[in-house]
Amino acid sequence: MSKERFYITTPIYYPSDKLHIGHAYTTTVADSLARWHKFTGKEVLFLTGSDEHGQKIQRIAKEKGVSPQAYVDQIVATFKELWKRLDIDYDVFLRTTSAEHHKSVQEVFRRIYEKGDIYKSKYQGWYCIPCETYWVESRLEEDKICPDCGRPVELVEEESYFFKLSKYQDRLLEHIEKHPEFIQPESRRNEMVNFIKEGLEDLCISRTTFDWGIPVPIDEKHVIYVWLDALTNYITGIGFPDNQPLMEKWWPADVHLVGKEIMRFHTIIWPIMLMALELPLPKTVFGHGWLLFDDDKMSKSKGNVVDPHVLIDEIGVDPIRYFLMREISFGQDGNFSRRALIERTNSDLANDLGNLLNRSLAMLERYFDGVVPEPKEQEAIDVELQELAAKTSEKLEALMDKLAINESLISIWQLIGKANKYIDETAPWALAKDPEKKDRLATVMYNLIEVQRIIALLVKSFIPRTGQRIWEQLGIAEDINSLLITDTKWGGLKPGTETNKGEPIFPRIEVDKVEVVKEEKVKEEKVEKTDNVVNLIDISDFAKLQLKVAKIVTADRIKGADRLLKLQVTTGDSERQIVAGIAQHYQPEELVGRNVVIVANLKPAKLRGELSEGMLLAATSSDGTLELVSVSDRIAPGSIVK
Ligand code: ME8
Repeated sequence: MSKERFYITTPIYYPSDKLHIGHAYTTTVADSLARWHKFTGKEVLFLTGSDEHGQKIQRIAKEKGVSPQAYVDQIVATFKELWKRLDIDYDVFLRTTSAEHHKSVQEVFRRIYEKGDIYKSKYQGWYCIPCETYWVESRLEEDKICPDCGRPVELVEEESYFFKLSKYQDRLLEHIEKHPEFIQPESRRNEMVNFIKEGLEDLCISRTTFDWGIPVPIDEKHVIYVWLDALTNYITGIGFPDNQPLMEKWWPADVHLVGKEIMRFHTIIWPIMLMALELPLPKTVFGHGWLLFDDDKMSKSKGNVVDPHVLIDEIGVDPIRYFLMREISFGQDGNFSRRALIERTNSDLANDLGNLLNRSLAMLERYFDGVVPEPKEQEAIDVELQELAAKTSEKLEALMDKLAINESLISIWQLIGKANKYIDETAPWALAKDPEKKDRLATVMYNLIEVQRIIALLVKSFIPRTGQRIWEQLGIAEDINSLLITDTKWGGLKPGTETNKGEPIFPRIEVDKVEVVKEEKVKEEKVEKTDNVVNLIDISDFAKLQLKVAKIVTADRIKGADRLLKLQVTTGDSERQIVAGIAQHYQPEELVGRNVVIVANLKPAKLRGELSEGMLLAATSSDGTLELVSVSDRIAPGSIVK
């Protein structure tokens, strides 16, 4: 039986000097989807590429004093380099300046012309060069401004070929109505339907005022409109027009993933081209939102770009991939900030995922010399963990089919959260103290490593390097990339596997190095690392310390100090304010009501202008995780700790 196939594309990118993190968004999501569908056992083709023709490119090349071809060659090399750094594993990189694309576009023009859907006339109207878009006057903003990019449009007048879009208007509307999955998300479908219902005008598809493009096959004075040229890439990449078997195998595409600003081209012009070519329409065109930076679309022309190379050097590939897919609800706009990226990395990757692995392997080393033991009888709490693992795999299949990328990641992180909780609830360190609990300890440790085998398989499509690194530390011999979703079935881990505990997979990243130095000082004052104690003290020295239980009444962030929280605490008969460097580890709301231990007789100090009367006790592990020393509600605030 032949495998089910999945064909996914990104748009082909305009050569631009400055690739920014917004560009990486579409490709990262497409790459993860491609990897995911391979993981579910499908045969996958993932196409991306570069859109190299048009007046805009010709103008820029001229300004730079190079030929358009030399200009695009140099830029396309930088695209490929970035995609490689981001682990974008495409199957086809389509360049519109390639010979096969030249042939393919001319064949598209010829077929549509022969069908009678292209005619010659005179074009007089408005054109936006940066967007390579024609506009009817009624759609322009005041002062003849492009409604898409806000820049002035130019009046052009020339003899042109026209494509009869209007002829297909009703057929297109009918298709959209019958196939609700064709345009996604729904909000964009409604937008497109309204646009079409306003009436489609025939499209001018050739130009004579510049020559950087593919000539019209029947009239070499004209070059073909760059969007007609660019959209054809999706079929050139799978063998159109010569390789019929390949075309039949891969067409229609399953998903065209595009940014919302180019939906019109993909859901009006492209489907009508396909109708005229008598080819089926793609199953889904998904219009994602924009990555905003200071609430404005990140784009090179607006100068608010964030260089992905700098971010990769500083923070790493997987944190960027994870952030783009986790932080932004797919389909909506989302804000990008370096701080949010670092915070997400620290909380989800370093704390939740990294710590889980580190803690588990450290315990396995301590209790079983790092070798996975044979599990024995399973208890209810174990079955609960197994059931969630199975449910997560199932749920993910449904979510990824709906392109619900961020929900998929949330779902995996629920399993990670459950595994962390499983450690706290089963308390392996307590089992290890009781020789009669040796079997129970073996079962718990097996389950803990097994759930992480499953987690590594589930995350690998999104953050491939992390999946691989977890895998290596788990010591599993099989190639992680040879395994499929069916291998997430519980019990795949072989007892006897020798794990290799290594460095934490995600060391915590400091938001601001300068602030860190200051904060380190605060921390040094606060918590003496017990394992580094060299100076022995007398009991009378210890007696000088007044340690008390305090209940946290309120907790707030301090503006401009992202590591500090301002706490009001009560010790029963009095209240005081304490400033603590724990903002990276706790959300203010999770602290309120907690009983912590404070040094009550510390000399007051001012931190960031805020009075601090005392300090909280906390433990810090070698990878930077911090936990407050807490006591239960049975101990009243004000109680002495000694
Ligand atoms: O549109 N946030 O190319 P392109 C999210 N050549 N996505 C963004 C973004 C941001 N800030 N900035 C860019 C083109 N993108 C055409 C496509 S296809 C036949 C021709 C996305 O280089 C944008 O939405 O301007 C688009 O999906 C992709 O980057 C390429 O944009």
